[in-house]
Amino acid sequence: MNLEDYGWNDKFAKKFLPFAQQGLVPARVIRGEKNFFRVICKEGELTVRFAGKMRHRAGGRQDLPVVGDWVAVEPQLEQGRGVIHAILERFSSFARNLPGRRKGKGRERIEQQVIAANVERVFIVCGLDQDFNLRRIERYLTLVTAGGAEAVVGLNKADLSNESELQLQQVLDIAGNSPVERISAKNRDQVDQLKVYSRAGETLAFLGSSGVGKSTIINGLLDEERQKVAPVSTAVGKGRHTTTHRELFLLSGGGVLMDNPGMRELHLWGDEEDLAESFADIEELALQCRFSDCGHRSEPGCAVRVGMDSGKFDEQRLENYLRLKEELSYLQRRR
Ligand SMILES: Nc1nc2c(ncn2[C@@H]2O[C@H](COP(=O)(O)OP(=O)(O)O)[C@@H](O)[C@H]2O)c(=O)[nH]1
Ligand SMILES: [Mg+2]
Ligand SMILES: [Zn+2]
Repeated sequence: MNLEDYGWNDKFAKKFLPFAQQGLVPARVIRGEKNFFRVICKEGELTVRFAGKMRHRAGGRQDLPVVGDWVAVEPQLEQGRGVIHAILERFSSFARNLPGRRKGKGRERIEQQVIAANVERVFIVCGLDQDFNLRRIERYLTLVTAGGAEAVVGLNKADLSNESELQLQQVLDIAGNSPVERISAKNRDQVDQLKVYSRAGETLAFLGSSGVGKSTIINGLLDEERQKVAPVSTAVGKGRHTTTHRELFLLSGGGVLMDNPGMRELHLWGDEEDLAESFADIEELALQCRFSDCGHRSEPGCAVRVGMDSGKFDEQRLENYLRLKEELSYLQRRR
């Protein structure tokens, strides 16, 4: 197995030196289960545990490995097993606030969940059918740009919409510098053109609600390749057998693809600065408001309102910006 194909590079190698001296080997997490992980290392795939003392030391979920992580593994090659001793520092990661958890009658519990790590680019997939939601796209754009990756918006199921031209324009208006692609995953040629976003040694992740077509697009990109890869069969729970699939796939033309289970809710994790890129248009204007703590609602001298009235963005975008800002500032206060 050539680890460079999976995104291994000199920077990671340098960070790995102290672990290599301990006889550990580098591996990338391709799937996470509750109590074990599947990783790929030079010798192939291993099923690994997380060292008990590390689990103990972990301050929270963010300290546990996620798909995409590079980890230091003590291999037990004969058994196809191993133990994770450390996680290498991530160059990008996406975290959300785990939804809907309450501890007793108290306040809503906040907990960070890292979704994926070490991704250069994210394809934010949304359907042009009933799934279409500009405000959700803004949320995803915030998640991705704040996490340190490039975003590409993929508008899928163009074949199911009569107004895809208008929808495309609406998304271009809110996407800033991020490219926007309108496709139908059922159209091979259109899917093929997405290969420009997958570069050798880099990882392209797919995010979006369940059912928007992420797996269909990935299957299309992988073409027949994936059929050759037998699904990994794992025993889960009380002897029940479930077929699971890997979440990282190698594209023969170069590049790693990362599938993700759909998220029903996406609550942001981070702070107000995370809006700097996804709402750059509004934030730039906000610098010119008369009051530095302007709420952009009815204050005199509000440059954001003036920008909105002149058609730079619409009221729903501003409302969503204020909602996300409030959500993030609440998190900041709670942490
Ligand atoms: N008509 C149409 N159906 C699509 C398209 N892309 C995906 N689908 C269908 O939508 C359903 C969900 O697709 P899937 O790839 O499993 O979505 P995921 O949950 O995001 O991985 C499947 O029945 C697909 O065949 C598309 O572009 N057009
Ligand atoms: Mg899927
Ligand atoms: Zn203002």
